[in-house]
Amino acid sequence: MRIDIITIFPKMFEPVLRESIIKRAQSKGKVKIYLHNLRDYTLDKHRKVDDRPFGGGCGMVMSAEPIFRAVEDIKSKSKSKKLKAVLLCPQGERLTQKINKRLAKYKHLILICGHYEGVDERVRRYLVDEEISIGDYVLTGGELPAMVLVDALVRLLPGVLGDKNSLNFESFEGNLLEYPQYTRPSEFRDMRVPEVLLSGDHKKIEEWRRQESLKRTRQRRPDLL
Ligand code: 9D3
Repeated sequence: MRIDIITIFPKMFEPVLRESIIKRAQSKGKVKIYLHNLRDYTLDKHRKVDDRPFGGGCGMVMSAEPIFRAVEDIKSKSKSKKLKAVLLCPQGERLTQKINKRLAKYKHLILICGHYEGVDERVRRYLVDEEISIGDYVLTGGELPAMVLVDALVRLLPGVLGDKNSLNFESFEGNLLEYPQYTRPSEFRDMRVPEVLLSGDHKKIEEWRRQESLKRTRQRRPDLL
């Protein structure tokens, strides 16, 4: 998969992309991530990416021109037919694991990070294929949401996670929250690991885990049941 990210803060991404599984996926050639500074696509000498809203009001709106130029430049160089341009913005569809799985099938994604009070509507209407939000809280821009999306997508790409098992049984897909987990020692500061987990009785352990998962899901996320 190829991911192009259009942002006014490309440096925000570097430390995140340089670590952990995303880094490993890149060195294994499973994903190629390219950062583009939106200001490089401006035509004026001040490299302005925003302007005042028509009709008045406070705040600034991201201009259409640099975003169109950036996306068109990336598209014109793309060899991929399966390409999608995604705008990260508060009005987008809420990101879910279902959306991640669908987007993970694309060969080429262009992520556009929104900012300020919004983006010129013509970007949404005529340029972007999809709009995504990561949840109902207010951030300062689409950069962190783009990183969230990249992280969620990269781990779904074939060959990125070592063990296939860890992908199948997931909470938020299997519809149950995880059961309580423990590791050594079996007693830590007077706190004991539940006896059943030390019993060696795999049938009983499986049953206990399922009950605990159900209990926790009922308590914390009844919406999942
Ligand atoms: C004045 C109304 N605001 C909308 C709720 C304006 C506004 C706030 C924050 C416009 C842009 C932003 C910056 N946030 C994003 O670009 C963003 C975002 C978010 O704030 N929350 C969750 N997901 C996302 S994806 C992009």
